[in-house]
Amino acid sequence: MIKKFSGLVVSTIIFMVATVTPSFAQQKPKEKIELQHGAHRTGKRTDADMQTWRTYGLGQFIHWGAYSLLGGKYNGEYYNGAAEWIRVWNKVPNAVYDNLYKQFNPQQYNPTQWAAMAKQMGVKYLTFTTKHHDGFCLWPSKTTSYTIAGTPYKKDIIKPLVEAYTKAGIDVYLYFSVMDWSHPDWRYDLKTREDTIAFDRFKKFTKDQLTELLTLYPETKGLWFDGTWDNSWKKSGAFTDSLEQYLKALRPGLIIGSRLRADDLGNRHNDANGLLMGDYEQGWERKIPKTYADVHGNDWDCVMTIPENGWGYQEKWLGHWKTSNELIEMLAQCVSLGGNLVVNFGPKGDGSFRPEEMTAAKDIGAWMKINSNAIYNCEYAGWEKQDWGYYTKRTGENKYYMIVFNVPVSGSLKVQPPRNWTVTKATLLGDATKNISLEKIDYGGSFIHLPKGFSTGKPFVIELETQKATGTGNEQKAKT
Ligand code: FHN
Repeated sequence: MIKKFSGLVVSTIIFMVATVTPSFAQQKPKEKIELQHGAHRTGKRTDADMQTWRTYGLGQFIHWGAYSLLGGKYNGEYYNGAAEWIRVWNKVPNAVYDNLYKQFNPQQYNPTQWAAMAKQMGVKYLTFTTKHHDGFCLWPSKTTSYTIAGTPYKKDIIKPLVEAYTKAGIDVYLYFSVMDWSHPDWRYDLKTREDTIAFDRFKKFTKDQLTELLTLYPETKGLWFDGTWDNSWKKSGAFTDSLEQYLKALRPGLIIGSRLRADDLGNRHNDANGLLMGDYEQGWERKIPKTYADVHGNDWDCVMTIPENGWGYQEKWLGHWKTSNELIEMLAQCVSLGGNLVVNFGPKGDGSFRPEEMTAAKDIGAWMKINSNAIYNCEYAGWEKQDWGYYTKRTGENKYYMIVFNVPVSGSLKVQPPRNWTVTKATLLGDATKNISLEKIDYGGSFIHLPKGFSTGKPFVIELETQKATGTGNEQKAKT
């Protein structure tokens, strides 16, 4: 394996900034800038594959690799960064880390059980790490010896996983880190001719690995790129453009987010004209938009860790980890703003999950069993936000959902549809017998009165049927 690059420190700093600084500010220049390798589409992708992506609501991310064997700890000490980055910790010699894979033998790896847990949780798509920044491949790649084939486990991890999740009705997206610390031709920047020659070899290696993944696992619906923030990649805009076109020709319908491309000037996510380069905005990592305007009319999803930060298995979760109700609220927030939420799981090196993650999956699944109509096939409602929670709208129907987290002391929830629309029916999901009453108020609004002492102890959903209003909305406007 190659020695630690000084650039790795640079990349770590960039990584820290990249994950904090919004990388998706949509700045539009006054004059349109001519680009060869900018966005090739304005507006959303409209084909059937992308329309399916828009319906998911809830996804699962899984980070699994050699780092999972350490769990963020080495020689009894805990690394306080993200566990999957432990190789950069100066307390872990590269030689030790780079030979960890020779211990990878996950006897508890059961893709059918993994898929069953995800299905029970209500997940509709999976994003799975085929290769993280360390370069260790969970498939038997022919491009390197640093793969699952060189482990005691030997067998391909990806194939049975893709088959099990696809069989369970969950679409699979493969995560791929462009940055590869194990490859001698990886460069953080291209400063010399030698850098460029080496990085050209690296780009071919990358294309070969991606070709393997799409050829070996044709059920794959998309690729989730990561590790593309360094200058070497920013200076490779033409290559990123041709690579995206190559991959989409190899696998028609393939979905690729905005983390792959760079434009002619090194811009990422959005090109120099402020247009998204990718099928959806992939900058929402551990953060959720505050308003619909923040997503600039793009498709998007938010990838979220359950602990504070850290994607791979961490033996000791530092700081606060999200409760099931907090994750359900994040899910409601994302879908209410037209996106999906992708909750991350970090299995242990043996292939088992932490109890906290299994509890989260079970709780979210129990909630989805009753309330998934407010999540799947739903979109931004566009109604005036109220303090009790979030609206979603069923795509293609006049059906709206109130996902309620905060019941006012009055027990009455205000609803204010757009002018000339009115609510005709309100039903509590999961218990239509509950007597919730509907009181019309001025300007086409309503109060939903909950029964006295109503409490479910968890978020609940009220389904609203609506129709064009007749005769309302003419109330005398105040003269001030
Ligand atoms: O550096 C990676 C990190 O380890 C993790 O994989 C996340 C997941 O979105 N992506 C990068 C940080 O933005």
